[in-house]
Amino acid sequence: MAHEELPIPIFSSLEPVFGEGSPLDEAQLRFQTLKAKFVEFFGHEPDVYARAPGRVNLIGEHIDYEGYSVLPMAIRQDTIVAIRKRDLGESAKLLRIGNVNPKYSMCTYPADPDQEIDLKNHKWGHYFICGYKGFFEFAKSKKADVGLPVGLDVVVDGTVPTGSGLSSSAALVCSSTIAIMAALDKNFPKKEIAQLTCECERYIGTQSGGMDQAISIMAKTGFAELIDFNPIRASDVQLPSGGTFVIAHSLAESQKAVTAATNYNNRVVECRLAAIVLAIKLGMSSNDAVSKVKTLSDVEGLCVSFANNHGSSDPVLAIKELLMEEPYTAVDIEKITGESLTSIFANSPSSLDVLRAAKHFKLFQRASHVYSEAKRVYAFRDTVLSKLSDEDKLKRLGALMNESHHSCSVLYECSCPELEELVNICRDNGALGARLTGAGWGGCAVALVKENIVPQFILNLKESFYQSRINKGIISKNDLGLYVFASRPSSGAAIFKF
Ligand code: NG1
Ligand code: MG
Repeated sequence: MAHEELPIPIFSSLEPVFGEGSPLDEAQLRFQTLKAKFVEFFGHEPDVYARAPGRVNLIGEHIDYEGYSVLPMAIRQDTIVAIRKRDLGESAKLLRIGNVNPKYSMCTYPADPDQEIDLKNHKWGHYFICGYKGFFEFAKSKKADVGLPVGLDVVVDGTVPTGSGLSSSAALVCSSTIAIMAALDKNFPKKEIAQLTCECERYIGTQSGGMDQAISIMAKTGFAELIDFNPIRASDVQLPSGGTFVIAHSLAESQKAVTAATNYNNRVVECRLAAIVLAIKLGMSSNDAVSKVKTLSDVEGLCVSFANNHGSSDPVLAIKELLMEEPYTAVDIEKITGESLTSIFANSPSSLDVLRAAKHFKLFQRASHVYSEAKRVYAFRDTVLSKLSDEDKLKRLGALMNESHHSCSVLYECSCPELEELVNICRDNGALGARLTGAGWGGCAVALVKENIVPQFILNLKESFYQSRINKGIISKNDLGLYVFASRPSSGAAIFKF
């Protein structure tokens, strides 16, 4: 059976997920601490645990929500959720969500899958509720008997740094959803859980694509994955030997749930507008364009046939001719669509927030990024599969990562000064390629580095980037290992019942 058709694996020991030697000791200690916290909070041991990893995206940034394939790998940093079902007493009606980290205080919600999430009042527990609402909705659509909603006691332990572009949010949403599913004694094929978790994280108000949840659920040890959407599919990508991915934090935290209207959701809206304008320029009626065109991938076919008439097959050529490079105002776009932007996005409150905050829309730049980045993902995969020597493959992959960063930085404008500095330092210190990873506007960079120089490379980053921040007291020297580390492809989500 295809890997994504299988249910989430259930293990009775830690070995299958947490390798040998010291990582296993660390994992054992984490599970013991988690269990002890659970007993301290709720007076009982948990029934079951679920784990889901964070990820680093190697290439394919800001294109998943446009329908294009991406190429991430899971990392060892993860979220583990301990859970116990309650069906007696007052707390039977509550979801009580605690955290091993005292920075995150206990959140309490009603045990009601139809509750609205209070987006104006952001709380970390909201991510659990995304999974909770999503799972019940999914179960209903599957006509699966999960009984009436009951109270749940929950404790979370996460090691994915937050706001870092390593997908701490998806690790929490995925581990929460799977924990809820396991507490209710159900299991479903991975691809269905991936789809459901992609959709339910949107309850938090970010119009995200599905990359993070898909890789967190479907990852395999030792492989990066090419993730396709509609339907979700994962194909293993074995990276060439001799290269290592080093992840380094810019120390600028990007709070996506809070800045969505000007950053992330703004770009989603710009891409939708670019797609609609392109469709109209390519002959579609404005009614059809507004009602049917959702993403740039929806109009790629039209762009390619336009380009073909001009002797090319590149959609980037079409947009050069059809979109203006100057930013569009709302009025410019409304002249083309014949419909007001607020009516186009009337059903999406988070898009209306974007329209209120935006002065103009850079349709040409955003579409150029998306179409060119989509091609780089396949170029990356094709390089891995090619007959080149491993050394040449690594060089080519590094070059693609550099091109991706340039596009993110200049066309998509999702970098920031700290990330620019860090990416340059990585390249100056011998990285074959380096780029921001995840949504950007802060968070981490990922660098492809020859295995034999990794320890020296990390030392150099410490010198050139982190030391001044240690001196200023921004981070403590002892925590450096949390901010810069080499990473190997880790395994996907799992359930533990001991
Ligand atoms: P981060 O911010 O790294 O979790 C976000 C989106 C992804 C993808 C990337 C950009 C969420 C949950 N994830 O990732 O779907 O669009 O940005 O490539 O919002
Ligand atoms: Mg996230």
